[in-house]
Amino acid sequence: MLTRRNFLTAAVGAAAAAGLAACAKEDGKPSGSTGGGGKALTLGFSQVGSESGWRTANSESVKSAAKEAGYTLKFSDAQQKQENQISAIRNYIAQKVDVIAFSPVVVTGWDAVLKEAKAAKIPVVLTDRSVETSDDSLFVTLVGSDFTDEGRRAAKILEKVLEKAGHKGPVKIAQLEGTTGAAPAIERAKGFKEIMDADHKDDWKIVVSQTGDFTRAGGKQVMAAFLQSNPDINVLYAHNDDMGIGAIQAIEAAGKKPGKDILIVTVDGVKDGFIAMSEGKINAIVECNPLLGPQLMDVVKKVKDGEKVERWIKTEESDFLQDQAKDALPTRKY
Ligand code: GYE
Repeated sequence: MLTRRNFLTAAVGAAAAAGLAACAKEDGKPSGSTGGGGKALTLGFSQVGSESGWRTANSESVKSAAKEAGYTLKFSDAQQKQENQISAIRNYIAQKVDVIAFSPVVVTGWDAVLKEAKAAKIPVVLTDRSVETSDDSLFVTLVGSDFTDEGRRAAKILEKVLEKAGHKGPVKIAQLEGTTGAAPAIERAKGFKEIMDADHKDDWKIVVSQTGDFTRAGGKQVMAAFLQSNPDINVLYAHNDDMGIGAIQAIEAAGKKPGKDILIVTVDGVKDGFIAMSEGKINAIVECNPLLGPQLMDVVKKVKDGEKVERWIKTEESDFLQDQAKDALPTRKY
């Protein structure tokens, strides 16, 4: 297995955590504990949506980890709309939850609501995706992956895929981007381009690139249009498995063989991605781990207790090539 492990770097002392978190442990018991009459920690969680297999696994992980920790979880699904997330967060502020966690659909436009949370002294933990903000004290920490690195890993694994396929000649890449303005879409494109510009200026070219909004339907529709406008595409880089799976349907409908006529690299590593890879239709997958629940619950508790946490708590993940798919498939948990 090609592994790449990114651990707990960026050790920035979260002064914000100390400033924002209310240290109230009234009875000296851990705040997550329901036993002995202690008040259970209440966590308000605003999820992006249910756009992909990754998201389903992520939501389940958050719900089961909250249950395991004995927290009261208030969970809402924003259906990929920022305005829904903003009103969910406002609701959590009004309900005076102990901590707010959310996975921001896009990176910008959060300052106003985050200032409201700060004014109400409710600490905010980002999970999965990051934000751009003028004021770093508006959130305590991010629990999630390094998407730029995932983009770099996608380019690196494409080198191996091309080599294994014995590919000769120009590499004409179609890119299916995630949701426009979302951290994983911006950063997975950035990391990939970084390697391409550094090492493949002459032989690789992204000939078409458009968003498929991280969904199967989006991937299918956009890939069909790509194949019409650029029938000579020989590589697809999809920012997630679901768009890749949608694209496979479009490729087959166009009478081409996914994984052969068009080499495919995706990101995530959900079970359906592994199934497509074991069928030879996806050539490589860069893993992005959605099982963030347990780590998130730990961090939430620390934040509530006013403990220092790192500014970015990164996730551990791996990369997989086609010949590893069959062996890895039974071990996939999502
Ligand atoms: O890759 C995609 C999902 O933010 C890492 O969102 C997440 C991405 C994931 O819709 O499948």
